[in-house]
Amino acid sequence: MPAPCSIATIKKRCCSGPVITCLLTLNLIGTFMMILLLMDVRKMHNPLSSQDKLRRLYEERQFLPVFESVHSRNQIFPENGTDKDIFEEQEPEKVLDYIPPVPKISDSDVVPSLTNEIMEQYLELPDTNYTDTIVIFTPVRNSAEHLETYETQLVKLTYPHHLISVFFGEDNSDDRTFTIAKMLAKRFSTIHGFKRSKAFHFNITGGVDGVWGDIHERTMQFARRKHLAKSRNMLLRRGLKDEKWVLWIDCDISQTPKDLIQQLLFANKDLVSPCCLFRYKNFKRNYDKNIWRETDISLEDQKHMSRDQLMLEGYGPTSRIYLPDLRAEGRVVPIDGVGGCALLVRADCHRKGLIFPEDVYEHVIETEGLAKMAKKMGYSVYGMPFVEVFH
Ligand SMILES: Nc1nc2c(ncn2[C@@H]2O[C@H](COP(=O)(O)OP(=O)(O)OP(=O)(O)O)[C@@H](O)[C@H]2O)c(=O)[nH]1
Ligand SMILES: *[C@@H]1O[C@H](CO)[C@@H](O)[C@H](O)[C@H]1NC(C)=O
Ligand SMILES: *[C@@H]1O[C@H](CO)[C@@H](O)[C@H](O)[C@H]1NC(C)=O
Ligand SMILES: *[C@@H]1O[C@H](CO)[C@@H](O)[C@H](O)[C@H]1NC(C)=O
Ligand SMILES: [Mg+2]
Repeated sequence: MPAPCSIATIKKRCCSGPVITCLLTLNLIGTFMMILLLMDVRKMHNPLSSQDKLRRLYEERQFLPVFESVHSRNQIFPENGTDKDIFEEQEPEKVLDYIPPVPKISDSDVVPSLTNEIMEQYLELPDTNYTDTIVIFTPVRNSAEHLETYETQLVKLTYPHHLISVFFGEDNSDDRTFTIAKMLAKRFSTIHGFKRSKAFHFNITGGVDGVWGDIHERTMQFARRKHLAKSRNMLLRRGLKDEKWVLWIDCDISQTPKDLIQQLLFANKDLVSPCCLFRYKNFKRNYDKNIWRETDISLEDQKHMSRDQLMLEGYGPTSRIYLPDLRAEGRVVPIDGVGGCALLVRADCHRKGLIFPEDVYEHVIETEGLAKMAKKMGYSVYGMPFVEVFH
């Protein structure tokens, strides 16, 4: 059977003369112009993109949402060139005695506090003797400043320590991260009574260097997240033994509930994620925007994206619903995207091939890609909107 006539095969068979090269070049230019033309036509048929529709929705509702590309600054949308901090230091924290309804899409990153009565109702745990083993995986890079807090948070976990193992996966650090991680691993297994603990150093390249603002630049996200996925997958291959559960925790958490593991086990799902918030003045705000549920609008938007295009969160208004906005649905709610802040995965899912996609997978990558892949494999992906980990 003759080989299909791709440009490569034509080249191999007969492309030696300058005429053919010229024809091929013209052909390529033609194709390129055709693509441009098609893109333009699509715009004409689609005068209002989903983002424009959203923008209009916001204007009509006249609300004051907060969207940000830089976490420490607040930008009001629709943006008109002025930045204003809408959070007043003196303003008391809002405490609601009801659970706000689920919005159509998330339009604010402020997470109102709820009364203790409501919270306790959604955080109650059964009286159980725990026996499941669990391994905590934490990728680290230039994280020396975070590791002390990280240790404090892990040590105060009330889940039986002899059932917990902890592994670090470090690469590309130019501070003392690896040395400190090794020291911590020793302390975890000796002083703190954890089962196994070790710090791995991975000799890989491709990480993204720079200050916070630079590495969070939109165009850097593919490379940054790809490398993170690679680090996580290496950690998985090196660290996973016979544990029942894998708990992914980023090292930059500042505070976690001491019954975090019991809470996540309560869900009894294949993948389950708590909220990841941060405190700003007197407010709680959503930090990890990779934990979301798709909406009709976000799915529609994806239909118009090229295969290799990422739909990133945290770079402007979203068309998805973030986990903290799903509280009205109950204690354990279905979601479609997860982050790495804290994430419990049934270890068998990983054993059966679930990994962190290192390339664009249905318009997402890394942790969000993991969630999409899990769903494809038939696993359950859930969030616990009342369980709050702080970044
Ligand atoms: N091994 C490894 N770990 C990394 C690398 N970059 C980040 N990490 C770790 O991976 C986790 C998540 O990285 P972050 O830089 O916090 O990424 P993020 O949570 O998406 O972004 P932030 O908003 O800055 O928190 C943290 O525990 C980091 O220390 C890397 O290049 N290699
Ligand atoms: C931008 O917003 C500020 C503050 O709300 C307002 O005073 C100003 O008129 C706006 N400018 C434009 C060009 O819309
Ligand atoms: C847990 O174990 C303790 C001590 O062995 C026992 O007294 C208790 O009844 C057990 N609880 C449950 C819920 O199994
Ligand atoms: C790290 O990897 C590079 C490239 O694969 C290799 O040349 C080098 O020897 C490795 N270094 C160590 C310490 O293994
Ligand atoms: Mg982080």
